[in-house]
Amino acid sequence: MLRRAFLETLLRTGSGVAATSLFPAAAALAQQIVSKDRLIIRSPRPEDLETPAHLLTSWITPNELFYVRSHFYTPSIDPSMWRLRVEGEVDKPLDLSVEDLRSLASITQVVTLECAGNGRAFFDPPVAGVQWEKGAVGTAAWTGVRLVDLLSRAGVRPSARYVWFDGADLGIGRAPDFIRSLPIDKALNRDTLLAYDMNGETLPVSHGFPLRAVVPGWEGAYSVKWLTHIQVSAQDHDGPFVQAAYRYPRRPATPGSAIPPSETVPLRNLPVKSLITTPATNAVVSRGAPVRISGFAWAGEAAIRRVDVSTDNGRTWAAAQLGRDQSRYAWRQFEYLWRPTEGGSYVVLSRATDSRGLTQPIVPEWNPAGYVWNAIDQVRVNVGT
Ligand SMILES: Nc1nc2c(c(=O)[nH]1)N[C@H]1C(S)=C(S)[C@@H](COP(=O)(O)O)O[C@H]1N2
Ligand SMILES: [Mo]
Repeated sequence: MLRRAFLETLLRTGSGVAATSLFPAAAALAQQIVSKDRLIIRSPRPEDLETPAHLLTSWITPNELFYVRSHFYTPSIDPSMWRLRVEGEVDKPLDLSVEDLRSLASITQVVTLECAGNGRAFFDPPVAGVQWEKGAVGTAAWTGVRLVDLLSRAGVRPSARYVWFDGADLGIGRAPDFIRSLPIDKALNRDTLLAYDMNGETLPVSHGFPLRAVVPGWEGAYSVKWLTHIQVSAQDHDGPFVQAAYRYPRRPATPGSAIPPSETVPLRNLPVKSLITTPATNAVVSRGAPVRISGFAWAGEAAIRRVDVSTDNGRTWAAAQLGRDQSRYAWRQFEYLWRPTEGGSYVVLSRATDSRGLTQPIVPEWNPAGYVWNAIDQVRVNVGT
């Protein structure tokens, strides 16, 4: 009933709207709630769901398997009421509906998203926060508008230095609102987008319906979901999600010691990292047949140059083959065929190197919030005799 009324309103107000242009509007109305029943529940509400690493087998992660990280309760948004406002250091503030956005030039980009806290559970000594293991990462084809197109339309003033993103979710109790601040260069970069579709479907509710930012190559918290407000500013935002969280110590930190914010820098680009997804950890394989070792490697804005695999505890390494699927900010699949000659239990290791020559550490640097764990990955594989 509601849907019908919505379509009729569109028909009445959309003077001369072609019949086909109604389809995106109808799609925008159908909020996607995808089943996430194969994910690990780190928190049911707020929703923090991790993908078991062995389910990450395809270059594009299906929406049902894509991890979810939400600090607060998922807002339910009526798309017919929803607006995106762009204001602040601009000549002409904007106020846009879902249909307005869908009528603008669109782009689709395959981008890997990873939470800064992915791997937090592996830090020693342990740190507080969602205890993500390996699967707070995924890759999707995001469709939407370039942020720079909206900013040009609004006329960004020379005073602009940051762009603040605010979504419709609200802090729980006294917790402050989740607001993130993006430096103007990255905001004006042609690859930064505002997405309304994910893998060809309307953005699912958990992933930010009806609109989210996608900031390619940077840690996931820049990609603000349920976006309602973009404030162009001459200053950085002073809220805790900019000034306290998502920051990294300037110098290696002593576990247990407090680090003042002035001794930290904001996290931005993701570091080089790899993840073995096949075989699953503790898998039993048979001797004789080659064992396919496969996974993904990514390095934020940089490209993956190589991935090496070791099956002898890191004594020797062999180059894995890199997959054909490529996109600037997307992970790269790797594959290595291993022929174990003797039965027993092995630890298989993977180590990625990026186009800057940076490679994964054996021991990542400890930091108080447990961000950007990127140690050489390892999976135990048992070879039958
Ligand atoms: N509005 C809003 N946007 C948000 C968040 C949030 O809590 N609220 N979480 C951020 C974090 S920390 C990450 S890692 C990504 C996760 O995106 P996903 O849930 O689609 O995987 O969304 C980001 N965008
Ligand atoms: Mo995150």
